[in-house]
Amino acid sequence: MTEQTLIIVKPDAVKRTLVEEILSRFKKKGFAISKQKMLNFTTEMAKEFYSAHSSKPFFDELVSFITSGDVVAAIIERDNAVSLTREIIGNTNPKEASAGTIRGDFGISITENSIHASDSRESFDKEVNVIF
Ligand code: FUP
Repeated sequence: MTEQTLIIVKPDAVKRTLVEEILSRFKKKGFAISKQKMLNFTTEMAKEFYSAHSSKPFFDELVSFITSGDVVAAIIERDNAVSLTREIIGNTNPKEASAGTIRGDFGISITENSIHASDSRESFDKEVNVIF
């Protein structure tokens, strides 16, 4: 059954003009892009988007990074989209991410890790409401 998920190409990757290269990986894997937009998160949006992490020591850095420049958000779809997308992006920490994954190939650090993807249907519903 077709499923949707949300990806966000983060400021580090937008600055390095990697948007098309990253989106093309999903298209080649059979995803359709149903919505796409460029935006710059406000601090308020970022705090809401990452509210699950509000008590973590890295929260301020995370909010500061995601608001630091333009991002490209896209709703993408195919069967098994959520779990397949998590495989394609790789481990949160680029140092641990396999070569061939987006974070393994492009991520700079655990904060500047190039891409976000929803980790569940519930996260997708919440995140889409913040962005679209
Ligand atoms: P992920 O779902 O892979 O993006 O990872 P998490 O939800 O665990 O973390 C959300 C974001 O917090 C990550 F993209 C990067 C950032 N983070 C840090 O900056 N430091 C950490 O120690 C862990 C996560």
